[in-house]
Amino acid sequence: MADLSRLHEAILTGDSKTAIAVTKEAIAENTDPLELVTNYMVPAMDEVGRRFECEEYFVPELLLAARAMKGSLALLRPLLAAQGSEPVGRVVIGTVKGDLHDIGKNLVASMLEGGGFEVIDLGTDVAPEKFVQMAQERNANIVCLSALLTVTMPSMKNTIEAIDKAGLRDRVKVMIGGAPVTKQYASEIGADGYGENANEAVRLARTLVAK
Ligand code: B12
Repeated sequence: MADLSRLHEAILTGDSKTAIAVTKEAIAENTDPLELVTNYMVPAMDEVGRRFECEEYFVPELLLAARAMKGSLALLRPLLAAQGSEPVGRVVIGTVKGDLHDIGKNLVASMLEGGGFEVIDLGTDVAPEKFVQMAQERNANIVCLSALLTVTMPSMKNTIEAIDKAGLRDRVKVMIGGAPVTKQYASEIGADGYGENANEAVRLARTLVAK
């Protein structure tokens, strides 16, 4: 029998090798993939987020945990899809036009995925039209915008305007974040919320889909 507490521990400590090995063992034993995600992996990422917030963990630990989570999820995703388990919500995420920073955005994407969301990651330097097109095509509930440069923050405003113009604003919530972004800026440009870190992003996304 696979010792599933090792999966929790491996994600918490960013040990991808063990996370993948235990996941493979569990799959071979026909363990319910949803049980792995909800009972072991998501709680591990929740704990990672908590440790980050109280400064027991820093960015390197977050990145390692996110990588371990991603490795296990990649093995489980096809099984979850085959089970037809519905995601909590569908998120389109990207770094806005002109901006190439993606470390924080990737973390947010992994944490959302760990939180049960289906995540469509558009990468970096994403034009407003691309966000609109993908939100429409994939019937997203939330669009997440990341910006690390003060000069690219206006791209967030442009993206919200494009979503509005496309007539999607009443069914798509917009969350923004990134080092120079503030809560005040979020309300100035009409976003539905701002998250300071990946953990807050998950909390906020859960609140927004519940509305
Ligand atoms: C790494 C880095 C780079 C790397 C990026 C590598 C990569 N793949 O991302 C490289 C070297 C490529 C780079 C390039 C540049 N950089 Co740079 N970079 C950084 C640095 C050091 C760290 C950023 C980072 O990854 N932080 C770690 C992550 C985990 O944190 P984060 O991104 O803030 O994300 C967290 C939160 O903000 C939040 N979050 C993020 N996105 C979202 C989205 C949502 C929806 C939510 C809810 C939350 C959320 O959650 C995340 C996780 O907790 C910062 C300094 C800093 N302290 O921010 C400068 C910094 C951002 N860079 C800067 C600059 C100027 C540049 C360049 C213009 C430099 C140049 N002259 O070429 C170029 C720009 C290129 C471009 N067009 O984008 C400046 C920006 C100044 C400003 N205010 O505009 C900074 C602040 C450095 C400085 N002090 O001058 N950079």
